[in-house]
Amino acid sequence: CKEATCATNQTFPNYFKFGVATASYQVEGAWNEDGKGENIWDHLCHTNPDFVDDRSNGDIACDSYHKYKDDVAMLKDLGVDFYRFSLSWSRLIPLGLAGSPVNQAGIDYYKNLIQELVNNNIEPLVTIFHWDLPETLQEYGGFPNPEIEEHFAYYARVVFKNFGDSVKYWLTFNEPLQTCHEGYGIGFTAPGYKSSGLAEYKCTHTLIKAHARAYHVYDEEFRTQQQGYVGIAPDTYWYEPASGSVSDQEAAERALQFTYGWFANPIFNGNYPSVMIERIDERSKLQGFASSRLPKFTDEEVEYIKGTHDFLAINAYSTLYVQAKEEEVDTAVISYDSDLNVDTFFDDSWEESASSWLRVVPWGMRKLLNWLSKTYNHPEIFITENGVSDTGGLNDDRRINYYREYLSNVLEAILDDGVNVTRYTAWSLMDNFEWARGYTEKYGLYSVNFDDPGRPRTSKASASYYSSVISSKCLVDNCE
Ligand code: GBH
Repeated sequence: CKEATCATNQTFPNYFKFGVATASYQVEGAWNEDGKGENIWDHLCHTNPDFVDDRSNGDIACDSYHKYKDDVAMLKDLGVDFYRFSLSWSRLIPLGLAGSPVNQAGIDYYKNLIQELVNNNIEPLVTIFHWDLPETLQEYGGFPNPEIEEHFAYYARVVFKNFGDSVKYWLTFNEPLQTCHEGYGIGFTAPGYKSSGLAEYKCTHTLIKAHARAYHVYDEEFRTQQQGYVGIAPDTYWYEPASGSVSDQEAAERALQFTYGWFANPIFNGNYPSVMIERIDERSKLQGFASSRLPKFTDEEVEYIKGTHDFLAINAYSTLYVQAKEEEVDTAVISYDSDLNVDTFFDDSWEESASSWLRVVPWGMRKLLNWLSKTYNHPEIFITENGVSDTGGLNDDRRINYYREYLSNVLEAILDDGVNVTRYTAWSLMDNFEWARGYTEKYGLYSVNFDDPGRPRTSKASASYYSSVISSKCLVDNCE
């Protein structure tokens, strides 16, 4: 599979980098070893096992805490340029609180992992927070409590200081939409709160400020010496208007602003999207609130938050059609969904995955990349997650097709549309603890035998496919 045999319209640029991702709670295990504190996922799984489909948990997961060298060997076999993984806050700072003790065993674990990556020429791309909030901070109210900003700033300083010599690429938060909407709005993820349209917006407000604080901490205390890059990884569907009507087009744009824009607009353009501010102000008034349910940033805060990015990151898996909805006459319902007020649906013809929320719609990726580029002034774009689930098996042809088709649309966005995408990250390196779905949905390029205490890993067909794409930078599939 030589470059010479690859048509130019199938070849990724030389500078383009390929990686794979995981997250701490989904792979590490060792939930209570060597001084690690409890986090909200430990707590939820242990106190309410029915929250998870198969009543499983991440107590052991892939056991990456003990098997990180095996993980790096797999990364080496794949030939990836970088590995995106996340840090467990409560492994590093068991209580999570600003000023509280740092757990040296946790520092050592990540130092060893990073060293192993560096020794193998694999660049670390580190997510500081991927959903596993220290339980103590949840006891204080979690993200809706503005104090989290202070605790997160302390945490960020600890990780920049300890790992910043080797780590040059940082993501503050993974999918803040899911933390706030699913975690505090509809209760699909830990801590499982249902306070849609209320605590949900407070969560976002704190989280965005915490992101900006971490960015400024890096700027003021570490950047000169460490010369790295900091961003955040919000997620969204591509929202395709269900028809050419103006109202459907507006509804689709509004859905993008209520998901990706909710986080990216303050950080790239300044303040929440105006469509969010206006709609939530108006509905709050009708509902008798003294002020908007969407908290307001002061002018200084708007300035402080604006520009806190060195690249744009996107987690994207799928597409939804969007249809405008009649404005509700009854405004009594308080929820994010009624603030947004659109209907969304899949096309029946779109291929399904093992996840009810994910259908295979490769062209949505190209449209989304174009929208991001236009809306946020042509930034450098990292795709920090993309992938598909099945129910298991090593001959995962459908996963290969998914990657080929999505990558082909990424390539068209780069070559034909001029979108500046420089990295692609497959989710995931290996099958892992899939949050409320437990171990029932598989996203890995490698399978893990969760019945075997040794947690052996086996490569799937998609691993060799991805590895040939990486080594050739080409999408031809007959490389053997
Ligand atoms: C990503 O979220 C996560 O970052 C990653 O940790 C996860 O493993 C990966 O996806 C695969 O799921 O309707 O109750 O099934 C993607 C965003 C999170 C949006 C789950 C849809 C549906 C929950 N998705 N959510 S449910």
